Amino acid sequence: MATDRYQAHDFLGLDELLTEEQKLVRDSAREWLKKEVSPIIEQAYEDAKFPHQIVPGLAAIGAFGPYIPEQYGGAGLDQITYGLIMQELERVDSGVRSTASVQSSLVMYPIYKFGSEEQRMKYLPKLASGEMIGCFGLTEPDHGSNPSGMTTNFVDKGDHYLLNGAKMWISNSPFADVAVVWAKDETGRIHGLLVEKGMEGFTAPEIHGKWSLRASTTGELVFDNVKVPKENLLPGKSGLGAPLLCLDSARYGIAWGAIGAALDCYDSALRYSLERIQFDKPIAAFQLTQKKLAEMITEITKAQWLTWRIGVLRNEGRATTTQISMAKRNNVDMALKVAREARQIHGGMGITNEYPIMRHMMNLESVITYEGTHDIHLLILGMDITGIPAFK
Ligand code: TGC
Ligand code: FAD
Repeated sequence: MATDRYQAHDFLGLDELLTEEQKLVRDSAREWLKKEVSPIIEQAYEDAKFPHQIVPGLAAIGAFGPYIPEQYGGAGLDQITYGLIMQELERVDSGVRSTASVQSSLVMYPIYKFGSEEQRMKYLPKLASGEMIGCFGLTEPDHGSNPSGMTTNFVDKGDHYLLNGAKMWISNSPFADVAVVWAKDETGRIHGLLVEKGMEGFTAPEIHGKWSLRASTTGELVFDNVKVPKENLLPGKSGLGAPLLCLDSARYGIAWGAIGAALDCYDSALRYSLERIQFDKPIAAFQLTQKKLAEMITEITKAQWLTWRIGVLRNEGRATTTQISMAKRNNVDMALKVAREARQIHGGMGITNEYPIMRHMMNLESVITYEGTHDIHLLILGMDITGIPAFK
């Protein structure tokens, strides 16, 4: 990408409702990302390699465990600040936000929420500083939207558990130091286990050939009679509700992140339309271009306010799973549509890596699928408003 010329857009004055701390954290994240990540992200994407050199910087801007208490190494920030950090990360690349989402909401959060004090002290400070990277294993080759059907299982062998099975599509898995793995015990009850790199029988091969989220590494988790120490079971909560609670937190972060990707596409399209001359005028002077831009900023603004409100509710401990589903589903779909319109405004240039549009568009195809597909979120909403589950 050429120089990052991004300017933020706040059509309805949302900034007036943010605290000084929220704006400061967001602006510092934006500044660091512009300087350190924007210049390297296109190459990382083309090489299909997560840029490991940004890990200390991500930790420094509070991207790892923003809302985890400071006593465990987290940043102790509120939910809106967490969302704003995710927005800034995804403004640059969904894969960078993915790495932070997994580390924060799918690894640190379950250890903080369901872990013992020993587990918290052992893992959280190192995960917050980026000294350790984690991953989250819920999805299996035959169980994606329906995780309750999982077959990964463990049996009690007296002084340890014996873990068998496989997980698929796991962000960060090939280089993760610790995996939060969801598996069934002998009664079929789901529990979280902390599986560490190097345990005998545990491998994490990379999945190649992705055309989306290329700057984030994705892999499998394979367990072949892995002996897991008993102290590695998360004691605080069992059942599918435990991983689903983690997903609430990650999906909320994604709702903010998608706004970031949309803002970047809109910003680039607005600037391009003012600079590109056709028929002796900037293309921004044509009504059809103005329609596209006006609709883009309208949808972005609606998403900003929906998501901010859910942030307020989360700060008060009142946001529901369904409200989060509404925001994740709406915002990712909105961002994809904005990316497609922005691509049109850029004409032929829109398909090149001179502009971030195609990268955002391809990334968002993963984002609309992971953490619950677009249709699964619709069914979650449908169940809430009718009282009738239509999953099965
Ligand atoms: P269901 O019978 O509805 O619920 C099972 C139990 O869970 C409870 N529950 C929740 N608890 C806490 N928080 C929530 N959000 C909860 N939702 C449900 C529920 O009360 C019940 O408890 P109990 O005590 O009665 O047993 O479950 P179901 O099997 O019918 O499935 C429901 C469904 C389809 C909505 C759910 O399974 C689902 O959300 N599926 C989508 C799967 C998904 O999102 N996977 C994401 C994998 S992780 C990922 O994609 C990371 S990407 C990382 C990146 O950013 O890079
Ligand atoms: P399926 O569940 O097979 O769905 C296929 C299609 O069928 C979808 O359109 C879906 O909406 C539809 N469908 C399924 N059930 C129904 C129904 N009841 N009614 C109507 N339509 C239905 N998982 C993790 O655990 N950890 C990770 O870190 C992680 N990272 C990921 C990173 C990437 C890049 C990707 C692509 C995925 C990742 N995932 C991860 C997995 C992700 O959560 C799953 O891909 C997602 O939940 C969908 O599962 P599936 O791919 O098996 O699709």
